[in-house]
Amino acid sequence: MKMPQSEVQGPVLEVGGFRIRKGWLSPAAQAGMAADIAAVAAAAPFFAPMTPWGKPMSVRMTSAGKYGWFTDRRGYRYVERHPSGAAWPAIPESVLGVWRALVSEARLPDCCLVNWYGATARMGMHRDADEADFGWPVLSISLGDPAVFRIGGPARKDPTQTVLLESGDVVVFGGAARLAYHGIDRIRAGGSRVWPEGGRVNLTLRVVD
Ligand code: MD3
Ligand code: FE
Repeated sequence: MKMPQSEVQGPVLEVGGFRIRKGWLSPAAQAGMAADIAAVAAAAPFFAPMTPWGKPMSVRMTSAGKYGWFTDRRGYRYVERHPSGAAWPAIPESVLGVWRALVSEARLPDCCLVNWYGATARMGMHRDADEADFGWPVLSISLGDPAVFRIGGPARKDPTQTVLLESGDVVVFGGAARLAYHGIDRIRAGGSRVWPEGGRVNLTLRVVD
């Protein structure tokens, strides 16, 4: 998908060093991307990740790209294969178009992590620190039910604030925000019709190597 340039997108919110682009994706673009992600999940099915502490995460996960993010008893890491043993599918062009428009045409992401949140899923406060180079921002795309997103600072004790992430919103986390603590407090189930079965998908694009 060719991304539209500046004129059609919604407002840019700057909160604590990260840029939220509300409604960057039109409803048609969201529907097209959802179909592309459904194809990724057909090739690389969602699985229930296990934390290093033996507690299953409430989100379901899969990935596209050179690497997928993975966790089990051995810890957090990037791996070149789905648990089935197959290579991860390619990152869809519709998704790469957002990265090209907002981050870089020269360097594309190595990983598109696909997180699926049902009505009761959440994600505890954490930092994304498994990558080699924090100079590249992380880009997040929300598709489906709205989520209450919480972000703090570089230390766990730093004050936090919440922002509602809705379907079609795109966030770029660079600079100081790249290593900020963040998490998902809760989902507002039934708040979107992007997925026939409901829920929220978040795509997280990262440079890994
Ligand atoms: C801020 N995912 O997969 S996306 C994750 O909605 C993750 O699934 C959440 O946190 C989700 O690691 C939040 C927003 C996000 C993603 C990456 C970040 C915020 C970030 C990296 C650095 C700082
Ligand atoms: Fe994260």
